[in-house]
Amino acid sequence: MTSRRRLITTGLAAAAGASGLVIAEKIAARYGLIPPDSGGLYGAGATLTYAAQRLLMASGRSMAREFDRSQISRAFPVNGDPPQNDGYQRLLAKKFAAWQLTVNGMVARPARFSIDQLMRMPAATQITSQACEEGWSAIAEWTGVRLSDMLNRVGVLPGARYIVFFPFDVNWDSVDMDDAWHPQTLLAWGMNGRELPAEHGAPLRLRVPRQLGYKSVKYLSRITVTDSLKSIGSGLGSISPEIGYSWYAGI
Ligand SMILES: Nc1nc2c(c(=O)[nH]1)N[C@H]1C(S)=C(S)[C@@H](COP(=O)(O)O)O[C@H]1N2
Ligand SMILES: [Mo]
Repeated sequence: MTSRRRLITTGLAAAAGASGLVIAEKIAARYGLIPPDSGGLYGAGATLTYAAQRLLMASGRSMAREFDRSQISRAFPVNGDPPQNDGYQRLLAKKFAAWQLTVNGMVARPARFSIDQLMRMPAATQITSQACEEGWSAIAEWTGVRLSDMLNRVGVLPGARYIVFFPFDVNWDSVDMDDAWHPQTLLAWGMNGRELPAEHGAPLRLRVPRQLGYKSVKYLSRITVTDSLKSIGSGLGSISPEIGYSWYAGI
């Protein structure tokens, strides 16, 4: 295991140094380390970043930094206002009493969860920073259900490779299984000790603190487990590559 991993890592580094990114991409492809948007604007560079991060993680999970309560930001910017569509606005007006999270796709037990049911599941809390591609970062305390707990509950089928998150607006996204099972990947219903404010993603948002803010999908409606992203949207894994951002946004 270790020697093979070292071999791949060395190979990638050497290829990047000696012969350029294209060869690195070829090696990455051989080991299944190509992100779903590899043909896009970022091309080989993004592939190398993703492959390097995933190989590093194979030798021990990397954790996003956690902070003290005293470091929580007084003001936390908003990026992406609550969806204006009727569906969302009606649910918001009734405090999400009728909202349900759908979890389906490659799972043994497809299910729907009300916000009360989610709040009764074992809760995890983290004080982490969210960095936005637009140049700000802010620290908050987030409370919710670990995505891994949710996945264990519905039972992920063999062969599943991605978890896809559909919100009430257009900003859908997905993560691979490394991020899906990571202990800091959270389905958050609380922020700074209160219920999640509408503008920060009520009633439920994703938190992926090891990636840029845009991966942390707000206003969740449905989660789907899949082995391929090809038939979703433009097939690039999220809305981001369609608008010039990388699918993988590790920091
Ligand atoms: N559904 C949805 N999720 C979203 C967005 C959005 O517009 N819609 N904006 C993203 C971006 S770019 C960032 S930086 C964070 C912002 O989260 P905040 O508004 O709670 O600070 O949410 C991300 N998740
Ligand atoms: Mo962002």
